Amino acid sequence: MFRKILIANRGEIAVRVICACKDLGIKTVAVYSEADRHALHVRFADEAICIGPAKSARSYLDVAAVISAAEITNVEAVHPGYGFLSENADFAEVCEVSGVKFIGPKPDVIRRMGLKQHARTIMQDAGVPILPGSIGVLNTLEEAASIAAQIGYPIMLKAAAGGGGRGMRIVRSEKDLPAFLAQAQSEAAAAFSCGDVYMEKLLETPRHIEFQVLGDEHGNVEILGERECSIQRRHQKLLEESPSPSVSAELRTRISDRLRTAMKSIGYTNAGTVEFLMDEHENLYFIEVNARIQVEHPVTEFVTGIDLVKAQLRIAAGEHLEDVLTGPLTLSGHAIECRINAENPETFAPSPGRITGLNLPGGIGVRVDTAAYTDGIIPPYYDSLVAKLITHGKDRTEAVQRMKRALDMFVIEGIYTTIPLHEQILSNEDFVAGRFDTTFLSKLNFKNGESGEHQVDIKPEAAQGPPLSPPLRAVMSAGDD
Ligand code: MV4
Repeated sequence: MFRKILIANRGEIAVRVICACKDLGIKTVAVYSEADRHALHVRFADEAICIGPAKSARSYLDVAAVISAAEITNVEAVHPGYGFLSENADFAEVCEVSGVKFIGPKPDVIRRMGLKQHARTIMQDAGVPILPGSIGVLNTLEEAASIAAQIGYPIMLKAAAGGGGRGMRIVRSEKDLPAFLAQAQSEAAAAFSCGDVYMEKLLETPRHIEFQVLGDEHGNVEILGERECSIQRRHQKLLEESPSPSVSAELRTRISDRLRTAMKSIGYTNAGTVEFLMDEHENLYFIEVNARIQVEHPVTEFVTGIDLVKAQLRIAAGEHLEDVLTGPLTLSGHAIECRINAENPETFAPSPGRITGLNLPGGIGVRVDTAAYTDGIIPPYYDSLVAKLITHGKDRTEAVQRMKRALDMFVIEGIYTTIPLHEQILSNEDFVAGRFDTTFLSKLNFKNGESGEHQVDIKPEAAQGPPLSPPLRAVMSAGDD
């Protein structure tokens, strides 16, 4: 096993990786920006190195700064977390040539999975269902028109190098195709330095479901169930769960068997996620591969009992998957994760600032992954995730009940958070019944008789700043004399 590794990330995931390292007896090196001098990952790592100014382009995304820190501290490996450099094939390659193990898939596998149309072909060849669409990228308008006529409108144009909702265009009729194709191509070229675009049949109201993958460096691959990720707004996931309420045991087995073949065929190693869309007839269609550990990995950890970050470290150190997964895979109970973001409830804009009061929930079946502490700061430079609240129960009903209880006992003062939004979701009748798709959140407020996501008026109390009730600090200091 590694003696010491560097964590090229910040926030809750950096703390999460430190936890796994402590469990395995691995020493840790934190890197931090000038804005994160007092961050929790800096405090809990064995060593810490400042790698640059607050802006991530000059710190957490600076390949030279991160590699220098790795060399100075003499680490054997780098864990990239999610976001930042986690799916940067060039960074993974720089690590390898510097003699530092990159804890993730091989650079060329990251690069190939980043080309969405390539991943599509690989999946199709392994018998994984894909949406009707183009084989590879679109070369001419004539070709695009011919494929669209064949599969029928509406269709979606997607940037080959895109993902996560960037560089997509819906085309509803043939007359719009020339202009939209040109737009999609120039937008893709500007955003990703690659103008390649491919085509898929559009699903209007899909569910978003993803499968967790682990592969070792000896050719073994296992699939660890799926996560339901349909509760999102503007491509930001808000709530995830495992298992998905709409995936049957037969469907799970069928897709897992084909994914195992596909991921073996490409030499996939370490942790990864394969994303699917589900139509109204419960058919799953592959859309893309994420070559990293994901934010929502704890729901899979709860139902499988497997520490995925520990698994990443052990696999990267050369261990066999059968030793990492102790015994046959079993899925038990149900887990839900709520992402607690620092976000204005009216405008959905980030709400950075100082946390003036904090109470973390606990009790049976409750887990909190966070780097937040009282008087700590949520800086404006990075994503607005404050904490992940994860609950587990014997079934979905118990997981929902425990989540409601935990949300109720979760107090964060000084900043706005998504806690009230989660309370609204968990008391929604359709959510509780498992009846929802990716359009659920945009429709939520309409169903409540309000004006929905087009509501932009800021209520007077919101304009005055974050709520400071209940007055936790006053209660805490009441008995001081
Ligand atoms: C789609 C789609 C409908 N039809 N592809 C958005 C993110 C990217 N990973 C893929 N996305 C979509 N691809 C076809 N052929 C709808 C979406 C989509 C979506 C997917 C998952 C979760 C939320 C979403 C929100 C809007 C659109």
